[in-house]
Amino acid sequence: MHKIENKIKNIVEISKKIRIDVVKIIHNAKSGHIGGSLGLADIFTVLYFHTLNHDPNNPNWEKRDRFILSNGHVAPVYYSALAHAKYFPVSELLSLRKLNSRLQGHPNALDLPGVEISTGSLGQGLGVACGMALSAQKDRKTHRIYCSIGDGESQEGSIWESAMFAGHRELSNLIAFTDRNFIQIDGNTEDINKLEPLADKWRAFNWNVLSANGNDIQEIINTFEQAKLEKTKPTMILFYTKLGFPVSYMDGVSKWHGTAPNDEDVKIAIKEIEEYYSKIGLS
Ligand SMILES: Cc1ncc(C[n+]2csc(CCOP(=O)(O)OP(=O)(O)O)c2C)c(N)n1
Repeated sequence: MHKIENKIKNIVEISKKIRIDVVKIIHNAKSGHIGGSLGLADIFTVLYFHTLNHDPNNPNWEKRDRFILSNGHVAPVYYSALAHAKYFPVSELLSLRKLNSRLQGHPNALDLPGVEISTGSLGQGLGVACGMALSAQKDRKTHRIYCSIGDGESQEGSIWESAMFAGHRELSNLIAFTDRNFIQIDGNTEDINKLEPLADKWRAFNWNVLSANGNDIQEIINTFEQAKLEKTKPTMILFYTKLGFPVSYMDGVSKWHGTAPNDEDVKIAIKEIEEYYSKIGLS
């Protein structure tokens, strides 16, 4: 763990707010996917506050980069990033999973500005991202398509159909990333349906493959910038993250894929989040 530099301090500050919101809103809803949401908080903050070319005041701006959340169950971190980016009020986050709320357990594109497609059924988002990338490529548009997938999700056959298609079509405007936390709903991915050697598999499908620590903001920024330079292949970034990061009791424990924290769990989680940020130099 290294101390943060000044130029990324505001991004790091937002990632802390997003993490605290994720814990509070899932606790309030008494259900939701906390482990993946916390682990992905750094990546989502970088996306919405550095990498994506987007305009919250004009969510349908034609030149916007598109972001597809294929692993729709991590909606809490997505909602929190969208709210802090001003797509809708932060106060609305507490309506997560309530009746008639715009913030359902999985994202609904018909209701919520900033959401490109409704997701939650694993394996489908990458195919949609491929279609968007092909259409942009044919129309010679300059925007990019970003897509998030889970590592457990990568056991879906449709992911590899999309992988083959994007590699064949040389969709260099497609930047996908995998939340490589080694955890899925029932345990470790390598025990359930082994993914390794994962980088070699994506390479074999003609993808540009990068890897980085998905819980290090500077590394995440650099890796997305590197991905943007690719001119002939789609890019897959393997982001190594920890389930529930930085909450120690969630690390590597598949129960925290989708269990809401109780009052005591919340206290410890918030304390450990505060400690982590003060250790890396944020007050
Ligand atoms: C087609 C489909 N099958 C099953 C599910 C239920 N489900 C939601 S998340 C999940 C596990 C996904 O694992 P991973 O992608 O590694 O996510 P993480 O645990 O890291 O958040 C499952 C089986 C679903 N949403 N869609």
